[in-house]
Amino acid sequence: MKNSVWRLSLAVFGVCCLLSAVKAEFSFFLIDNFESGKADKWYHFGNIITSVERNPSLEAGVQDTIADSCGDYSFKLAGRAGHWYAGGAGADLYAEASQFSRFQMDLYGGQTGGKIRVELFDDDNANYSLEQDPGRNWLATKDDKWVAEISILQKGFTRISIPFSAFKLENPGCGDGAWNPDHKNGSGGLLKAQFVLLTDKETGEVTANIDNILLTY
Ligand SMILES: [Ca+2]
Ligand SMILES: [Ca+2]
Ligand SMILES: [Ca+2]
Repeated sequence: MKNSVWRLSLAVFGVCCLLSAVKAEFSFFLIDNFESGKADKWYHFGNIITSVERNPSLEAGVQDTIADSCGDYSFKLAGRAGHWYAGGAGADLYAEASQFSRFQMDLYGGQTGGKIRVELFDDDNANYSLEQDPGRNWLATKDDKWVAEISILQKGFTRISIPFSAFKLENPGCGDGAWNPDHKNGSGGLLKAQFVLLTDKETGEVTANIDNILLTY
């Protein structure tokens, strides 16, 4: 009898551990923190070179919790713009993102200034694919494209947290015009996230490091 009570409490304890682990897992969705030292899942486009770089070490005595949370590596995008636009990088996600409310990342600037544009695409014709028209500046023709722009600051990591409600629809009339990155009715959810670098002057260099890219509440 004692033995079975012991076993039961062990089982209950196990279930509780599992539930709290599941809860912890769903409090955010990590897209990438680059601690593998690789950026295998990231494609790039335009006039951009991407690399995974070792983060600058903090000067002795400096406390910076955001820089600390960036660990050893981040993702560097470096480009040259001919007409404000340098190019960018992105990753296919196919994520069920409807339970989250914000996009977050840590952004490390430099001397170049410029802007980084975050682009999110949600699947509206339920085919796990982004249809684009190369003849119309790669317009997303069947799915919604949502955009938010952030200025690239000077050196040092800044945590950027953008509510999905602050993203603007860039291609009205193509998808359904609603932010619905879920897996209902065969939808691929949040198809992909892209980062595009823009310069402040018409031509010039622009660089930024990004890290801890995630979706959260
Ligand atoms: Ca990192
Ligand atoms: Ca689609
Ligand atoms: Ca949509």
